[in-house]
Amino acid sequence: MSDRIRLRGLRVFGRHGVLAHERAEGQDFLIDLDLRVDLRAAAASDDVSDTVHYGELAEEVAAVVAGDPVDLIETLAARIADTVLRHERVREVRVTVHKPHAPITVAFEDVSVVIRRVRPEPVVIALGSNLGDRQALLASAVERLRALPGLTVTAESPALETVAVTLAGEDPGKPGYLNQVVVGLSDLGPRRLLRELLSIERAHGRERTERWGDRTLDLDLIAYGDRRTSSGELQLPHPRAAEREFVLRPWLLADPDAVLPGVGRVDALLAALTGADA
Ligand code: PH2
Ligand code: MG
Ligand code: MG
Repeated sequence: MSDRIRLRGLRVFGRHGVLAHERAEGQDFLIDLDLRVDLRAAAASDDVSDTVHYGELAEEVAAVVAGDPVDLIETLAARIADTVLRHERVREVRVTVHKPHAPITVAFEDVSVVIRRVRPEPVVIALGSNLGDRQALLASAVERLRALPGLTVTAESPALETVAVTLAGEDPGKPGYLNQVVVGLSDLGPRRLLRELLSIERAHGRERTERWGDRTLDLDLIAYGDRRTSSGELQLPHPRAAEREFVLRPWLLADPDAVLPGVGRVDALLAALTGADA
């Protein structure tokens, strides 16, 4: 989803700067905004309440620039980004603050700062292990997840004992699994998060030989916000999550209100999978 709303050259008088005369006399600041917003709903309804109203947004941003003076345009840019992200529909914002009359003693055209801020999105990670010291492997993986910058773990399920599922169905002859689910908030984006998961797998002795083979540690990205992708190695939400009791049951323990995006509530999916006894 790469829909955007862009606003260029918003001109607002303000008193930001390190020097006393900047505070006393003030000057014009120019603001560019790039908002990543899903515009499909508004395009379908033709209703301004289904998007971000750029006129209202411009006034909110202008009030920040005209408001409390700060020393740095970096600080001003961050305040503007906070204001823009208060609109729930904005998933990401890029703010450029230009200061064309900055006190620079050399002839220049423009000086600006650019910052990018991303709204963290809910993420769901499923862990599994059926080789080695399974309990210790899961505990160590959760510790790594909790330490990962850009991911805030908000809940984890207990580790549940499950029967190995293979392409042919449940196979009690294979070593049993411990399965666990961790939920959190992330601003890494799904691809970076997936890369981190693969690196944690490798650090715990994961070897990829056969598909659905035994493994020391498997970390699967089940959902990233309500994003839907189906590109090669990243499919979101996880295409087989709804059929896997070993994902749904721990997920529900981590989050009783869990929803598999685009599919349905996890309690209902689990009940459908296991009969009424869920
Ligand atoms: N993971 C698989 C295949 N089979 N079975 C159980 N019980 N738990 C798993 O995590 C699991 C599985 C592929 O990732
Ligand atoms: Mg898996
Ligand atoms: Mg996997």
